[in-house]
Amino acid sequence: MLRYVTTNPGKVREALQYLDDGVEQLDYDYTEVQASELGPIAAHGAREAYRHANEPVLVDDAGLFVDGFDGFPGPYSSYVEDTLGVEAVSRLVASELEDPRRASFDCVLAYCDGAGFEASPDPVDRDDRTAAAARGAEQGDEETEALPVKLFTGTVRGRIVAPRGEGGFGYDPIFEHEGTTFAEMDAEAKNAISHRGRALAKFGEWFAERTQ
Ligand code: ITT
Ligand code: NA
Repeated sequence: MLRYVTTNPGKVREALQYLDDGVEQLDYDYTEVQASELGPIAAHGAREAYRHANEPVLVDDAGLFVDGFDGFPGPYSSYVEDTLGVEAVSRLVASELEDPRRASFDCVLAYCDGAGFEASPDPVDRDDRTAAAARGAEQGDEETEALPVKLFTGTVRGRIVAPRGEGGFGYDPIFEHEGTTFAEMDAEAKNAISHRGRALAKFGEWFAERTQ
């Protein structure tokens, strides 16, 4: 049984569209190492979650990267949603940046099942200091560190707007793609173009071949 590792039920709803049979949520809060990119965070999380679950795991790490804020909040998106809230992010962006307030939503899926496969090269962090910190967080368990992890990424471009729509979760009301916010789309429409949908499609293809 594949475990989709997240504390966020909104992600699970979207993932189930791609991985309907044979996937179950694992509500496990893995350690989010400090890094300026999502790859190392997801890879570390997948190794830790696999050690915890002893079953194949898929970790989903996402973030909103605002161009004019040099990618902020990025890996800190969860913390910023909890502390400021998405309406405040929208107001902050509107007060500081000229229209169009462009941004990306990125998703990295990290798969680990303890077995060998042609793993993704270990994600290299732009910032050596945080990469060293990420490595440090993994030290003490060389076996876990050596587990192969496969990464699948998805990204979507859009704009930050004032909140609109009732659907989705998180930053969906303030992320507009071609005139429609993610919160104004149903899960299917969002999946068809979203960061997570794109990453899930890549994973689904690879996983189907692997489990044939
Ligand atoms: P897990 O780590 O347990 O999976 P999380 O919600 O903390 O749950 P992330 O760290 O990946 O997940 O998410 C970063 C933030 O981005 C968080 O505030 C989410 O609500 C938000 N987010 C993630 N995917 C999103 C999406 O598709 N649409 C809108 N917001 C999203
Ligand atoms: Na998180």
